[in-house]
Amino acid sequence: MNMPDEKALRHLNSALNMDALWLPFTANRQFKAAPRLLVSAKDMHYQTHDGRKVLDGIAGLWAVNAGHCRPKIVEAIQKQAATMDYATGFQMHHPMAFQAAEKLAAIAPAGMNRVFFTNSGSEAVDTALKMALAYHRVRGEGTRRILIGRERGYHGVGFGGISVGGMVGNRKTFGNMLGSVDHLRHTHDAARNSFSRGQPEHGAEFADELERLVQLHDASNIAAVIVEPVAGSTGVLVPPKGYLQKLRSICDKHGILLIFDEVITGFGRTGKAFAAHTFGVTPDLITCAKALTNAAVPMGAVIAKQSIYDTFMEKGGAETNIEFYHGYTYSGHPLAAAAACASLDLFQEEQLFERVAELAPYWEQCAHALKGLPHVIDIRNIGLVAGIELEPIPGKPGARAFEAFLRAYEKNVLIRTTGDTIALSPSFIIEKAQIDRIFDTVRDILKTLP
Ligand code: PXG
Ligand code: PLP
Repeated sequence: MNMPDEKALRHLNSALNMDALWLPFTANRQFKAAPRLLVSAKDMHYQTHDGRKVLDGIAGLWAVNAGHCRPKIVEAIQKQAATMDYATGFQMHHPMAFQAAEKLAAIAPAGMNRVFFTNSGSEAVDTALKMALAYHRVRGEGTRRILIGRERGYHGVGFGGISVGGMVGNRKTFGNMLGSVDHLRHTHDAARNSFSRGQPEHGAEFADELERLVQLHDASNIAAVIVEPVAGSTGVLVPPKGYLQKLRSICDKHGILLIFDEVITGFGRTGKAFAAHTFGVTPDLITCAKALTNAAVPMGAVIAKQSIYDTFMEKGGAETNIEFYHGYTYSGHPLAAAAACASLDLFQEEQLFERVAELAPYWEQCAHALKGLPHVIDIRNIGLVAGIELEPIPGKPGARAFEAFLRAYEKNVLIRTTGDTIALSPSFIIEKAQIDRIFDTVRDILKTLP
């Protein structure tokens, strides 16, 4: 499976020494024995090292929302690189970062209009967690130190994100490094909600667990709750109707900050700018990354309510004091800021979030048409995301879906799998015929999988 043709492989091996690179989240030995290399990209497609054109069914990695190598973004980065490569953001700054922050604030939920830049989703998560702790402290409630995440949550790979995260593979080795954390149960309820279209009916009451944790720890010790509005990496778990509203009201009741990790759901994925809009729930902090620059330059951000920023300023003491002792060498990097400005403009010019909302019913219909095929035990969807969950091969979790990934790649369609769920999340410029091709490919593969 997945062997590039022998001639291409021989050529690749003679031209490229793969020894030095340690690949992220990859089975390195397996990969190096049969590499999959992408060498160029345009709009909906990648070109592979062995000369194949592959339809990208996952927008890079939930990230290239406007499609690959869009000229406006490319040109903005080129221009900025030639004008000013770098300027520190510490006690100095540059205009493009302010413009990017303004454009980002303009599409965020009302009242969320203060932006702190990072370089990735993981850094955005660490920043938001630190912001929550520091916020309570400057308000004189420094006992609020506990951070609450959720089972099956993914919040990147920093120590903070892993600690509040609920991915067993991450937690096994590093998960207990941050002391004061607790977790809500996940929201997946296969027995009641399988094959739900959009938001499942059952499970709003899972949010009541927060009330239980408040009873256990006391509200005066809890700083924040962090959840993905839709859990992406652990298999496309759409929140049950009413669940996020309930979380919001319990947080309000107890003075706990609510953080939405919108690294995947941000920038139109669910049919509106943020999932906060789609579900009608406004958190206190939003973390985002990925499509902020259409993935062209690494960048993440925390979007805070103005009231949180104002509190830091009001309680900041002398005007010469640094109000939030945190930042990255590359916070608001000029190339990233230029890419963000161009991407946010492009999303708007091409009405790409609206396009997601328009395509979503067709997407949903195509996804759910896979019901009844061999191995399919659940299908979940929202906006332009679908999760197709397969029955695992006994004793080999993830193996069946990974085989589907390899076979799809052989058929020139890039899909993503997590555990035994196939997760699809294309760029928003996708055409209906391309949606058909993705699902037809998955259908053919499901019929032949072991
Ligand atoms: N939060 C969420 C909700 C994410 O999805 C991160 C934080 C971390 O972002 P960075 O930029 O540090 O990777 C993510 C990232 C997958 C997959 O296969 C998803 C992510 C990363 C790697 C794999 O679904 N999301
Ligand atoms: N390690 C050392 C020795 C550093 O000097 C710095 C930043 O100056 C960092 C780590 C953090 O790097 P960054 O700001 O890119 O996150």
